Amino acid sequence: MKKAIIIGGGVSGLAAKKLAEKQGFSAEIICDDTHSVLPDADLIIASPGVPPLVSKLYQQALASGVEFIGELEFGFRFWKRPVLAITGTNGKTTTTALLTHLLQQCGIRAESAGNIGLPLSDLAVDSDAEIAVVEVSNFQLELAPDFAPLAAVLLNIQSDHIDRYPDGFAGYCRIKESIFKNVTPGNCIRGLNFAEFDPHRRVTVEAETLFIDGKPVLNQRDTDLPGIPNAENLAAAVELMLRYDEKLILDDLERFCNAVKSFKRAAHRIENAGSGKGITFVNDSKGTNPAAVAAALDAMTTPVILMLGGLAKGMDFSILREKCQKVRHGVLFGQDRAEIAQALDGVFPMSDTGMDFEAAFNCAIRAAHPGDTVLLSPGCASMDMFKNYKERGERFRELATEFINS
Ligand code: UMA
Repeated sequence: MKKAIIIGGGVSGLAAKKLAEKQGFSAEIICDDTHSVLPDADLIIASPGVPPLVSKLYQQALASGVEFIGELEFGFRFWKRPVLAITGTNGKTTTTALLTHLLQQCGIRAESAGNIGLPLSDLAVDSDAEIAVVEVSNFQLELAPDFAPLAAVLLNIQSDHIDRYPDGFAGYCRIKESIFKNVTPGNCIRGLNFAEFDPHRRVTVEAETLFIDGKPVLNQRDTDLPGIPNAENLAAAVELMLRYDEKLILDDLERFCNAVKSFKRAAHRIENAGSGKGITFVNDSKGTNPAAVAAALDAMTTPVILMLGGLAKGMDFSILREKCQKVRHGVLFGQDRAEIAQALDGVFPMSDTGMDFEAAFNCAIRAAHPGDTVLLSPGCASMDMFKNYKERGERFRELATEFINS
């Protein structure tokens, strides 16, 4: 019996174990925090959170010739149906959820997988979906040599996860671009965010109108996809759907338009968290890098009290210097708040509220004038103070609700 060692016992590790056992491996989960010597194995499967460049076990596997792959690669090897893949710094989750919704509404058994939450290995175990729509993170791309989607989109590349690569942003870009390495050229799609002309592009958005092959199809204002970043997400989802089966769209435009109109964005992404006493609350806890903060600020129509901070992952916050005209006051919290304060020094008045999220929220309330929006768009990972971005967003919602009802 072949033996698989799986590094990491989170959702990816558990899914990989289930799949490995189904495929006849004996499988064991380990944590590389506690294992410094590679156990005897035929295959190593790493969870996305494991950084291969600094993993001792990865170096040992290389030296001894044992294959070392990521969970996405492992899942892909046993998923025998098509994959449409989405990567990019921002908008991946919205685009993945949107594309799955559009396909489902047009009669296809599509399922979302990957970074959005359900590992591809889980689908490979027992899903009857006809197609997987996979959100792919840069972590997952690092150890996915044979990952070959039918079509893939790279939405945008902005500063994020810089601390993971010795050559910083260049390394991050190289990994993101590798989504295309096994995709036929006509099915490699760059998001509208990229300035250069893409000869394969069939979808554009101009003045909030979606065009397919030059023909106007739909107005963005009739959808729950406001703003320029969502126009990019919509265009990308439609490009991928055209690559899968253009007839799904072109043979029944009415059904397609209804599908777009019935899509609702997920929680924690520029989500309205209520309003009361003249103040509106917007939860963008999923905004975990500076470009996401810029996108959230773009979507605001009132003066903003910006709650910002957490784990900065080596990212460059100075890109926000030009984007903060609407910010009346910044409330900084979390581990890397001093670094962020320095990058934005003099741009807006700010308060340092330490490691206390409730204090940060109360400070934002005090700084807000009637008509303002309190925006949680932290631009950072959450794990210094919360389990994940969802817990952070839920806490923000709770505090907003308490304030509104008080
Ligand atoms: N571990 C090690 N060594 C390490 C790091 C982690 O042994 O160096 C172990 C931990 O002890 C723990 C396990 O690995 O037992 C956790 O694995 P993991 O961090 O890979 O997390 P999973 O629960 O498997 O979730 C992963 C993704 N997490 C990360 O990429 C960090 C989830 O994306 C994804 O939804 C899930 O797989 C399903 O595919 C989350 C994420 O934060 C949302 N992604 C980043 C982002 O979006 O920016 C990339």
